[in-house]
Order: sequence, then structure tokens, then C-alpha cells
Amino acid sequence: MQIIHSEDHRLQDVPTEFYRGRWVEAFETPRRAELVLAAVQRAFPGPVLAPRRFGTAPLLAVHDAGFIDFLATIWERWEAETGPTPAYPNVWPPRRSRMIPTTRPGAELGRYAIDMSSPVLAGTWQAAQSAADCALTGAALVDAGAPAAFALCRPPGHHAGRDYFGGYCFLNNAAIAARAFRDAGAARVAVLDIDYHHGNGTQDIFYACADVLTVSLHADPVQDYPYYAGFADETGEGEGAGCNLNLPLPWGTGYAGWGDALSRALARIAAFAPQRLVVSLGVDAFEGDPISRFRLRGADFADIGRRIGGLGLPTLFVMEGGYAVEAIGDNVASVLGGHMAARG
Ligand code: Q9C
Ligand code: ZN
Repeated sequence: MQIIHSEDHRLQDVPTEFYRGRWVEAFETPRRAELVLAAVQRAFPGPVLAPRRFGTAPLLAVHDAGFIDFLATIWERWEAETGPTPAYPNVWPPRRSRMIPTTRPGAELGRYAIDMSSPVLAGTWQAAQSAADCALTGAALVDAGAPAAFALCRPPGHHAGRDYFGGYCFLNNAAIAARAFRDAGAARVAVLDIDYHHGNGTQDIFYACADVLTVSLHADPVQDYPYYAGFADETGEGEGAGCNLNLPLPWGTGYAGWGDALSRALARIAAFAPQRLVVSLGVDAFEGDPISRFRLRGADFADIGRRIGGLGLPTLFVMEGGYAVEAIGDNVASVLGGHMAARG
């Protein structure tokens, strides 16, 4: 298993987040990536590769140019006006607003942010670019013949859409890699998102796209974040009609119900017959996760990896969520180990 990681993730580091009306200890921390790195290095001794630099072209293949320009410049403009405090939105455009271009930092933050969970800091743009470069480096390794690679991305990406950020995500690492697979010649690519939360950004990016199948298992948006997408009747549009599969599941779902949904997901992916698979690998479906309400056990994660490996597809795993710090490393390593065992 090839592992790609950059220490630049440490640049995205806040002590607190706004949760249920309070500032609480942040869930999405640098420690998460450190623990995952330690666990995968224990499980799979060998070099951890630094990302190659791919520049902005592969980002612009999935994200809006104005949004990328915003991410690249917002800190400088915010800091000049406000000082070195984290850049948070505190105003949002009402429905039916005219999206008049403005460079006022507060207005731009509200225009592009979907929530308050992802403050922009001095190093956010560099951290996000390095995470995307990890995913792109992993995709290149798979294209070069690796049966699988693990991009240990942080910040995560699956909540970032064409022109929005949130849910701890800025650039959609998995989508950027999926698009890169297409551009390198894969006719069809599937994205399987097993993070507890719906991969709303990935769905948004490929919603009208017939050559990228997006499949997500997640908490029912009636009950949980991101609330406004992830319903079963969202199946794609235009040429992409039928190329988005949402499998929402209720709070309390354990591996029996979750595994049935995985069967449906894998059958749909097999029928699509893609040349490449991207797995948005969140491990927040774990029973001990502090912000999630599924009940997967540690042992279930190896089985998930094994079953994904049964597809026999060249696969890029991209790190997403997972906040039970004592377990996320083992759970990630279990998925990857199960996959390797299945692929022989
Ligand atoms: N009551 C990822 O796992 N806050 N993002 C949710 C729910 C945001 C999760 C609050 C959760 C984002 C990558
Ligand atoms: Zn999540």
C-alpha cells in the first residue's frame, strides 16, 4: 500500500469549533492525521511519500475559478482588515439574492461558506493545496500500476463543492483525483464515499456527469449534517441521470444494515464497470465517534476493506472524517489491510 502524506496539514489548526451553541474543543485536529499516519506506518512499514506539486489546473477542473481565487486570497484580505484572527463567515446571502461580485472579505466568506466549521487561517490555502496534491500523487501512482494507494489527506474534502467549502473541507480531494483519473484516460471512474456524512460536495461536482458514478453511504440528512443533500431521490441530472446513488441510513445503524447498503453500493459500482475507484475513506461510522451516530465496530472495518477489494479495481483511498482519536488510526489501517488481503 503506497501512502502519501504532507505535514502541511498542521497549518490548519484551531483549538475550538462552534457546536450546539458553544465553542468546544475542535474535533477536526492535526492529531487525527498524526494518529492515522502512525497506525498505517505500523501496519505497512515502508516509505511515506511526499506529494508532487500539481498546481491549480487540476483544482480548476472541478472547482469554480472564482472560488479558487477566493481560497487563494481571502486570508490576505481578511488579515489586512481584521487582523490575524481565524476568518469565519457571520453573514449569508438570503435566497433570491443577486450574487453581485464583491471583494469585501466578510461578504465573500458568506457567499462561499456553507457553515462555520471551516475557518480560513494563514496556512489554510497551503494545507488544502497539499492535501489535493496528496490525492493527485496517489492517483498518479495508481495510474502507474499500483493496485491501491492511500492519500492521507487533511484537511478532508468531500463537503467542498464546485463553489463552496465547509464541513472541515476546502478542496474536494477525492473529486480532484477522480477527475484526474478521467483526464489520464479512464473512461469511467466510481467514487464510493463511506464517511458517516453525505459526500455533498462530490455529488455536486459530478451531478450532471455520466462518466463519474458517485455513491455515498451516510446518515439520513433528515437527521444529520449536511441536512440539505443526500436524499435517496437525488440520482443525477442531464447526462448524469442515474449516476448518483445515495444510501441514507438512520441513526443507530450497525454493521448489519450498513453492510446491506454496502452490498447495494458495490453492485451498482460493478454494474458501472469503472476503470478506477476512489474511496472517500471516513471512519466516523465507528460506534465511538463523538459527532456521529452509527455503530460500526473496529472489526467491521477490515471486512469493509475486504469487500471493496472484491471489486478488483485499481483503487485510491482518500482520507475524510473520523473523530474518535483513540480508534481512527486502527480503523483506517483495518480498511486498507482488508483491501490488500482481498487483492492478494
Ligand atoms: N450536528 C467530515 O466528516 N458539524 N466532516 C456537524 C452535526 C460538521 C464533518 C454537526 C461536521 C462535518 C469530513
Ligand atoms: Zn464525516
